[in-house]
Amino acid sequence: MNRKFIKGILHRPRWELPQSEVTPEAVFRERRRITAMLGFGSIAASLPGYVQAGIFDLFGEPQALAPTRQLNFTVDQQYQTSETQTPYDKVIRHNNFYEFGTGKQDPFENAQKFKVDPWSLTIDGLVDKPLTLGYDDLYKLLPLEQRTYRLRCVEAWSMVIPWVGFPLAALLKKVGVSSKATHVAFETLFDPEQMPGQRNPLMGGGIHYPYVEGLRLDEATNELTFMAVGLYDKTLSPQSGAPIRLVVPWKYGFKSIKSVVRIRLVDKQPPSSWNQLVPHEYGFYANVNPQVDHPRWSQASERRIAEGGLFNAKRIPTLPFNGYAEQVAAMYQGMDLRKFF
Ligand SMILES: Nc1nc2c(c(=O)[nH]1)N[C@H]1C(S)=C(S)[C@@H](COP(=O)(O)O)O[C@H]1N2
Ligand SMILES: [Mo]
Repeated sequence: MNRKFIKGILHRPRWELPQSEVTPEAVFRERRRITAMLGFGSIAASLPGYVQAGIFDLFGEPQALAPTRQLNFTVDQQYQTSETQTPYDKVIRHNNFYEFGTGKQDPFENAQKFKVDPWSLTIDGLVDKPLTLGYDDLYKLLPLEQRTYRLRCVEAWSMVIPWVGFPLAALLKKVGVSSKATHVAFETLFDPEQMPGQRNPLMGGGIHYPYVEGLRLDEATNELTFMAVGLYDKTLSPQSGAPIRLVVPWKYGFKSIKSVVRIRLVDKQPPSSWNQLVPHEYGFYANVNPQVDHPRWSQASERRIAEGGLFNAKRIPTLPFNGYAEQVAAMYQGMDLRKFF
């Protein structure tokens, strides 16, 4: 059914009531919290269930959130920050994941039924021992650690997110990288039945799916490059790239590919979805750089989404390599970063 395929224009038909009058406790509490925030809590909470559901249709609140589990991990003090973390609620409600729509809230609205178990992640190509991981392996193969990184989107907003996962370098060590490999190619799941943006070009933003990304081998094995399976203390929600996504904190967010099914060691520069779509605006390197503007806007500053809401998010200066120059700048010595943007 084509309910709501253009954001803000075609809404869910009014006559379509929720499947059930029974509201799961967590969802109910969440609704109460939001209505309270909006200042009509006591009124809304006293309304019949279907009227509440109607109110939440306005905000596209899903009927139930995808389940998440607690994770066990160590906290790596080396990779923490004194900056205010973006609250969990915002991290899971403001996303880019075009497979579920191009609006910032579309992934939250459309991804809750995304199935991540079973999952299959294959690491192959120029490796000694190709490896395929199932869902449980993602949490067991390597020790999990928490790292708090800044995430800077090319659209000039940013968040501070505590990720749980493991360094990509540790995973690559398991498979043994061949000396012929120069780059690493990544691929997101292709499943148009589950991902409306992959079957409806209007929703998918023109990207040619599956979404792909790539790194140079030295970038992939840099100490900062991380595979995340969780955020805060839980497994990833679908909208954040469950069950496993890449996090490359010194590059624009589009390099941090979500819901990865394949990691392939190769001997040439792999394609990158945003670079393929608009090559003069999005480069392969995509290193955060306040001195190289996007053709349509400045990259000198960013809106930091922390407490206080999207609309009064603070504008702060953007740092070279998103503040990680010490760990990564040496990899680009002698390169013209305007040419290789
Ligand atoms: N498969 C896939 N990965 C993706 C995207 C996407 O649309 N599809 N969007 C990217 C962009 S533009 C950004 S800014 C980050 C956003 O991550 P977040 O939603 O967890 O903040 O995911 C990146 N990874
Ligand atoms: Mo982005």
